[in-house]
Amino acid sequence: MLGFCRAGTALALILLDALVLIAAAHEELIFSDHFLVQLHEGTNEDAHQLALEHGFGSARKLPFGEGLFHFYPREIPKTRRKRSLQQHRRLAKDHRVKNVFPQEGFGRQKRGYREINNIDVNMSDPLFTKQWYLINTGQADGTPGLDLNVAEAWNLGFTGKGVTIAIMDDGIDYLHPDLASNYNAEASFDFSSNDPYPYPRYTDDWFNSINRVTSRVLLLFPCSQSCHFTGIRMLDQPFMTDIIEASSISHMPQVIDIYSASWGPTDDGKTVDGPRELTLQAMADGVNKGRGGKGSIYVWASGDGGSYDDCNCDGYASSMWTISINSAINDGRTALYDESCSSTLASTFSNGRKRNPEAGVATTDLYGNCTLRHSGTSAAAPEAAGVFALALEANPNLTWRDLQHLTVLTSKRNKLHDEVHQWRRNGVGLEFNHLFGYGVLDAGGMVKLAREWKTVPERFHCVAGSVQEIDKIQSGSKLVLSVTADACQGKDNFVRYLEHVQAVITVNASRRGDLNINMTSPMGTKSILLSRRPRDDDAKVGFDKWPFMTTHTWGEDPRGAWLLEVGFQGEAPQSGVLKEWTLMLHGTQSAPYIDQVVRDYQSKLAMSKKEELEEELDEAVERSLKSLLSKSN
Ligand SMILES: *[C@@H]1O[C@H](CO)[C@@H](O)[C@H](O)[C@H]1NC(C)=O
Ligand SMILES: *[C@@H]1O[C@H](CO)[C@@H](O)[C@H](O)[C@H]1NC(C)=O
Ligand SMILES: *[C@@H]1O[C@H](CO)[C@@H](O)[C@H](O)[C@H]1NC(C)=O
Ligand SMILES: *[C@@H]1O[C@H](CO)[C@@H](O)[C@H](O)[C@H]1NC(C)=O
Ligand SMILES: *[C@@H]1O[C@H](CO)[C@@H](O)[C@H](O)[C@H]1NC(C)=O
Ligand SMILES: [Ca+2]
Ligand SMILES: [Ca+2]
Repeated sequence: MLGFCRAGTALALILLDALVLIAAAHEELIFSDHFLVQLHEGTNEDAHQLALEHGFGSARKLPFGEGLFHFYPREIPKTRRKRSLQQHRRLAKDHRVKNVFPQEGFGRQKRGYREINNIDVNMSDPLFTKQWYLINTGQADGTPGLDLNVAEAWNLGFTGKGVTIAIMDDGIDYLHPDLASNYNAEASFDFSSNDPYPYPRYTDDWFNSINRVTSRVLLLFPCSQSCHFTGIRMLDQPFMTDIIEASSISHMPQVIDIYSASWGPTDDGKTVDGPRELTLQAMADGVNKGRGGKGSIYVWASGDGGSYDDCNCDGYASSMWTISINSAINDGRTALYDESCSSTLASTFSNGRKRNPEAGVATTDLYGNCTLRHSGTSAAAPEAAGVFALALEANPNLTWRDLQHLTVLTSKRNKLHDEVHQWRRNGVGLEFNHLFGYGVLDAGGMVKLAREWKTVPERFHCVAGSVQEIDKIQSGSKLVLSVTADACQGKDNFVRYLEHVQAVITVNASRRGDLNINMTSPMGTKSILLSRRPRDDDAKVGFDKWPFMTTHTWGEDPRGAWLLEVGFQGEAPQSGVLKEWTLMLHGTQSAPYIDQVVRDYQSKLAMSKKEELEEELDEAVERSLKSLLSKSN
């Protein structure tokens, strides 16, 4: 059990395939009255009795190890330090109890719902014309053609049949007439109040007001006619715990295919935080064992912190196991709340920033109404989940990595426009952007490629090099470090074709927010691992073995010199110390496909006029993929 013994295979696995070491900085500990309790032996009924004896509401069996239970309070949890301590002592003394771990409470913030022009829509009107992100004909002052190309996937007959999506949020209005028929009640749960009914709480307070609660499922999103939804309510309590997160993302992993999350550490531009131990373990189990071993698909909203935040400081969005999705607006610009970072894989759409109220994203609201106010990257993640459902229908054999490869290959620059960061090409010709990742999802392109897809080769992990020395950093002169990687060539774990790359970094600074870190691959691709965060004034904690992740070197050959550049931006002079940089490579030994297909496809796309080339290129991709596949057979 990972949480309790810090050595062993589970941890090794985590360290290699993932990892997200936890941010050092747990400022002030909040104790909850939730406990992780390990019993020597006992049935669910015994645990329930024990929980009652000790003044808890009940106990729920946890799938994370032998004899593990979640003891939760009777009422809506509060933070009560005193009582927690007493309960802890009493429980620990009970002879039936092997271990007690009080659950720390921490903040997790729902994303989305910024102020925009809200309008409610008459339910009798078809919302379809408002769903510009599915088919953008220029309605709502948008740019025609800038959409998810869902029509093409639908025309090919893919609507998400048989695929189940879980919405992890603060509730789902499963009684809504448009959702009821697709709702899978058996695979739904309410971890906020420990019951099977994840219905939203309707209150006036800030926590769950009508402006925030809007039921997350999109009424007409890419697969809503065919796929199944489950609701996992887990955000609606005053604080988050590791047990609630872990339970949510590991709920029914053989039934649920895709988990959609629009929440994370607070997007205040100064938080550095990520999943705790149980949640990491649950994610590792999800990708390794979920969906019959093909891996649970975790879709994550990349963040709402705008240019003040960096999603690489969010250990959920930047995890290799999640597909982190940013958002564009309907004319191709960035949304104002978009965060940028090198771990974002692709983008979908969210509300416009123009006055046109129809530039929002249509969705169901509470009590049978519809709304166009759905906004923020909260809309982006479910949209992506809907597109992935189409791909999983087209080829149910797809693994969690296949889906990431398909996303990289078929997402498009289209007419996306980032005022700050240039679109660039990596060493194998894949076009990417620091904010949009590989571009906007293309459902048609994705299902076409998915149909012919052959599972990518086995994944390997290589610790390619590590600098562990004290290096001073000063304003005005940046620190440049280099690691020459052989990528474990000659060993069993040689990584020749990259997927994710992690730079595990320990650094402190007189002002953490002024730090910026870039890493350049041997093929010359520069990833911005950390941008300036003007609101982050931490002067103590820094980053402690924090795994910065980049997807931008996807497909590259990692052998050669990697450069790390660390500097300060900002007015006041700062200083700091870098103590560690460890380069971790993840990818395959044999070519997944990438050499020919991508180079042909993407380099032609670069030349210009996408529309003219598109059809020809789609065919070219299919041709070269076919020839590749037949060669490798
Ligand atoms: C809603 O739309 C229907 C059909 O277009 C129309 O008959 C009805 O009057 C509308 N209701 C309102 C309140 O606008
Ligand atoms: C739903 O729409 C109706 C008709 O526009 C309105 O009267 C009602 O207040 C709305 N309910 C909510 C919860 O917004
Ligand atoms: C999925 O895998 C099975 C078993 O390997 C195979 O028979 C089937 O053709 C595959 N389906 C697709 C769409 O690749
Ligand atoms: C950073 O770490 C070094 C070495 O441990 C220490 O001497 C220094 O005071 C720290 N600086 C800050 C700003 O915390
Ligand atoms: C990192 O790259 C960005 C964007 O190119 C640049 O503005 C910044 O100065 C670079 N920082 C360092 C430390 O090299
Ligand atoms: Ca409930
Ligand atoms: Ca953030």
